[in-house]
Amino acid sequence: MAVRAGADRAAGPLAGERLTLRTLSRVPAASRPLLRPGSVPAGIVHLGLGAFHRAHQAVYTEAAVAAAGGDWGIIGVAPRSRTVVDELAAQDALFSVTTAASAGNHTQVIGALHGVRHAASDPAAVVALLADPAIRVVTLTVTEKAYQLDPATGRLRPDAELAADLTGDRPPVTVPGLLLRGLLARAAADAGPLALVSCDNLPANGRRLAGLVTEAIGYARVPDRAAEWIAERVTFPGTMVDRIVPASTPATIAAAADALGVTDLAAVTAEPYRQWVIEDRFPAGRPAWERAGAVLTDDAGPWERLKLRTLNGVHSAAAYLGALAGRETIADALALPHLPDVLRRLVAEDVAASFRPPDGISVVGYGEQVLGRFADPAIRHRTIQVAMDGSQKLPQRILHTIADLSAAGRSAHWATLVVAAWMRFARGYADDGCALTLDDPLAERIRARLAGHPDTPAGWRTRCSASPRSSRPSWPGTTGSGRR
Ligand code: CS2
Repeated sequence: MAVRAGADRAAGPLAGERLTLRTLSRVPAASRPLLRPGSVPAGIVHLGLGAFHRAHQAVYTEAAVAAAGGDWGIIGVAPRSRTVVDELAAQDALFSVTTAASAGNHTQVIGALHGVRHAASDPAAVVALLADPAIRVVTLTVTEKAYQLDPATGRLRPDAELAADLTGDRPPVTVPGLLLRGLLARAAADAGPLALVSCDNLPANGRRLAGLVTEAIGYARVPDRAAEWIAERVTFPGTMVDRIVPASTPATIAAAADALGVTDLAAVTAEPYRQWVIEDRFPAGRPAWERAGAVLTDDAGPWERLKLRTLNGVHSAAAYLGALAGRETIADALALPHLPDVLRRLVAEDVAASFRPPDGISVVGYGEQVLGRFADPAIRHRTIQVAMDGSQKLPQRILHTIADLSAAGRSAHWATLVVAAWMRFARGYADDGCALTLDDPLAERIRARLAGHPDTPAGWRTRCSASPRSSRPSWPGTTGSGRR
């Protein structure tokens, strides 16, 4: 669906006059956007309208266009969730980012979005956008599992839905299906070169996305001419993206309303720190992201390994060990006696020994900075949120560290502890006996494998009276479906 004029809609307990172009004049001047939404023609399609995109690429792109110009408005596409599309459509595509720190908060409305679309209900519109010559960059934050790649090998492992997308002629419902159909339409229209940019936490994300497209082309038996067109004109720059952006909760909306004086149901909260390292391979141009603080490079690989193994590896370690100990947030987990020491030793003894960091970077120093970011209680990032999709995350975060150390004849003591914590987490209860929800695309298989193993010591589960801890925060008036 396209953006429509902002209409205030009932939002249960969160109702109030909505953030729209009309109400923007009521927002304090220091919080108003750098760009007026819709005023910059679209040049980017972004797949995955979750909180991370809104607090990361949208913020960089708005600042880049404000500093250096260019037709780089973003059309945000939600592959599945309709909620965020409806919320943004009702707000003229405006939303706010509250930068939260113990030192104080600042809320900024972002005007980078040119429009929004919902792929699940209108895939043809998304395919048409990908074939539009005005669109020269496509970015993605769709989470690891949406790529449908085997986490170990990086090879495409299509499920029935994706297989039907690749071989049938029904409207595509999966991300690889949408991409392939869009690229074929672009080739047919000879609509000009394009950069397809993965901003997900995958190892060698640019190469993996390129491999996905090549394999999808083979699977779908695409005619040679179209395959050659794509091979010659589409690039896949690798990236490292970083900013801690927890799933939004009613507290996020309340903080934004306090700061703005109007209600923003698409608000997000993020830490002050942000980083973006991008391989500079854009055949039809790009926003001047370097003017917004991004680093353009020939090879993002060393940065991406540094971040995945150190930041994300430590994050997963704190998430599983913290959730087992009954801690709600990552900051709470870091307050557990000895956990920071365990995480420091994971970085110093295992992670740092497993790869070569970017020149001039100390892995131990980077790890220390990461622990400082995680410990900030102003960021309420739930352990159970970081713990979700472990089967898709642990290979690049922990198993690659173990494999590289093992290839060098060394053992990985602390990284192995993280795998053990994940296995223990997957059994579905914390140390206090409370249930932990296993939110993972392989949950069934994992549960089946664990079924034969000895279960909880008798009586443990009865010690807990709380309801299961779930990866999605509950919202008033909803059944607990998370908004990411
Ligand atoms: C987190 C990441 O949820 C998770 O798995 O580890 O989303 C993390 O917050 C970001 O990668 C930080 O850049």
